[in-house]
Amino acid sequence: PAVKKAISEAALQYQKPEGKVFEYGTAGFRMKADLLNTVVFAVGLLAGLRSKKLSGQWIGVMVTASHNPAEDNGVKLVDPMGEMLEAEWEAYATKLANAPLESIADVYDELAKEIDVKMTNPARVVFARDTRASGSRLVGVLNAALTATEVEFIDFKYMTTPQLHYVVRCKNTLGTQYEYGEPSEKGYYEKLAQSFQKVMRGVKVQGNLTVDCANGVGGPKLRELMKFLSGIDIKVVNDDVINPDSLNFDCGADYVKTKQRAPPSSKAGALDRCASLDGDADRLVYYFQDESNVFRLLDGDRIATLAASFIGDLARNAGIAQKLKIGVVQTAYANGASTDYIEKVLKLPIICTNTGVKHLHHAALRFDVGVYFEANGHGTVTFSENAMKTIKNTEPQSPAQQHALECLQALTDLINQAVGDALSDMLLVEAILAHKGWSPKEWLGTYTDLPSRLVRVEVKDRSIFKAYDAERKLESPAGLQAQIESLMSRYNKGRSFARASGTEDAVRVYAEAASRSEADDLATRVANAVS
Ligand code: 16G
Ligand code: ZN
Repeated sequence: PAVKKAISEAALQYQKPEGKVFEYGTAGFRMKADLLNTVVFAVGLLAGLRSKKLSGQWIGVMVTASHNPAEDNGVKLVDPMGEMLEAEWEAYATKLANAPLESIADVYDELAKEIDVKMTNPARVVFARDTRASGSRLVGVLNAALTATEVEFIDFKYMTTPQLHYVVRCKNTLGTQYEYGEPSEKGYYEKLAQSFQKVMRGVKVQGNLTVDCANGVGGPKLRELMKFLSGIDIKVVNDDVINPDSLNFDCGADYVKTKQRAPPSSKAGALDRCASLDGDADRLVYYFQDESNVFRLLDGDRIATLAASFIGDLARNAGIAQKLKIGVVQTAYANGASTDYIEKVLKLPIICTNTGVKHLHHAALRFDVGVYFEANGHGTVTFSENAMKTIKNTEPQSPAQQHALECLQALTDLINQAVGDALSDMLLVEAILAHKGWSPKEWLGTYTDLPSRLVRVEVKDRSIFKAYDAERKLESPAGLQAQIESLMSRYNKGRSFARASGTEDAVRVYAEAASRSEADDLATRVANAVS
């Protein structure tokens, strides 16, 4: 009753935006920052419930809107092992976020009963935010919700999204056999730097790397990480977190991937290795300008193939390839040439899932070593318990085997297994290129991407577009799939699909084909069929 009263009183400081229906989507709640107060309040309440339900394990709350414009913000929950919130709870978040403020304490109570939460359990929450100006206000709201419900909490101030995921996992594994690291920002840097040094034993990074930080939280955090690193020369650009409007503006991983060009501010020369992070540093893409000054993108598909090939080689050199089932997880957006390369050259199994990190992550856990990346640069590698044990306990039969085993062991620490992490992925790519002695040009040369086109189509009602087969086909509206297939068949290597966006009110059409003009043509025709 005291808690209920405290919730009601705290809630009444805020005002619900009129007529707005909130939904916990693929990346939590995300919208214009001034609409978010009551949503964040609800998320604070739910975080406490989630922790109590899980007997007081630490739950994370991240305040960020990733690659969205500066005036947006968002909030999402992180589960105990650093994964995304369990799907069933997304509906609870939605319910609480839409509750009228006058009755939110009652809805909270009912929900606790419905989910069967033992209310005497302790509740523990850690939270952090990106550099958006609205973040401090929203963290204040979160604080109010946690205080009203008597939750123990730690404010980690500014962090990248993956750093918060890391801290959550560390907190919950502390003192167990699965201990993940020291639950602090410093612990994160030390873990990355030490494992990077181990992976780099005997090899050297060639030249330097320019990193565009999207003017987001990744900038200061990368600078911090660099204090712990040696043997790598990083030039940090677009790290202005003072001017609030510069965030994700004309820079960052999303800009580079969707515009297929370097940030206009880039001063990199031909063949210089460049990378871009997004606004909360969980996405990474590489690129360079070739000798003819043509922009060349190395996206998530490229990072996946690079990592899968390297780990596959290491497993063979370590003599444990037979014991580890290595696989790759992609979405329908993966370039067909990358899928071909994984199947025919790397000879690895592939799972295709729906868009959204949680789907890929989930599928990756079905392998001993699961390499998953979305084409947009979001991804990581997961290692099963069997893989961790095999790597740790195998007796090397030769110095070469020993070296490979040590390298694999260090990789399991370098890779942020909780979630896709641009800083960790960047060190992974740098290490692999150093081992292979490759410049980005050789990396690009492993296979040739099929030209592709992405079109956004405005429709009256996107909910009628129902996909199946990992979003590669449409079952509704009736007849559309047959139409798309007939169009596809007219083009050499033609492949196309349409799906309702999970983050915008639109349908996205993807098309690829053997030539640029064919890909464009196919995309246009499918878009016409959709609208
Ligand atoms: C979200 C997803 C991202 C996905 C994108 C697709 C997470 C953390 N983020 O941003 O992985 O690529 O949605 O957007 O899962 P769309 O549905 O609008 O195409
Ligand atoms: Zn992001």
